[in-house]
Amino acid sequence: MRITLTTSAWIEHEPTWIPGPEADALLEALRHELAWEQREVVLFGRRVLQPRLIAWAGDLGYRYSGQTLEPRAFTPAVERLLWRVRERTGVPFNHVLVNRYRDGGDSMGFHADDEPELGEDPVVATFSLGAPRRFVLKPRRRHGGERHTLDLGRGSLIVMGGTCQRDYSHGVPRQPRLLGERMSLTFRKILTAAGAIGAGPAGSVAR
Ligand SMILES: O=C(O)CCC(=O)C(=O)O
Repeated sequence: MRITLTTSAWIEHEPTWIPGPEADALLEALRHELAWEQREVVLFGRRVLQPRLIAWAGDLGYRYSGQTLEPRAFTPAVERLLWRVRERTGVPFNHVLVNRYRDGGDSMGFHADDEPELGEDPVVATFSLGAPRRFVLKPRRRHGGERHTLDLGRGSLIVMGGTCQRDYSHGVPRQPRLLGERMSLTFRKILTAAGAIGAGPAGSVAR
């Protein structure tokens, strides 16, 4: 399903890209295969812990929210998924950030994936595992588009494209009553190593 956000921004949502049982097996494999960390980010000038765990893989470093994810090798399950997402989207992604929301108390703040090393108007794909979570897109400027909320269930794939990162921010708000764990794998194409084009703004806001 393709959702038109503005004349030049869009999002594609495929609710059951990978069937449930396979998605559950992947969740279990990633729990054990990845090196999970809770990292600090800079929020309004203060260092705070991100409200979730992360892991990642990529040949080039990725800098966001005042931190740099150094190059890290792909693990088997992540590499297999990378190839499937590349094939499905036609985009040669080379970096995967995995977010682990331990329960509904974990979240991701509104932000856009607009770091300089992603280039102009990057395409970003997100694959979800585990408990469904609300994914909210809101217009960054007054003049365009409406707010959208998608429920991202296990096995679903979304692709954000066109001017989505310029026109919209996105986030995963807290859902305090929700007990289940969710993982999302976000696929990006990094054009230049972090730091190669100056310190930059490190993205629009801390997430
Ligand atoms: O968990 C999600 O669905 C969102 C992930 C995201 O926005 C990010 O990694 O930048």
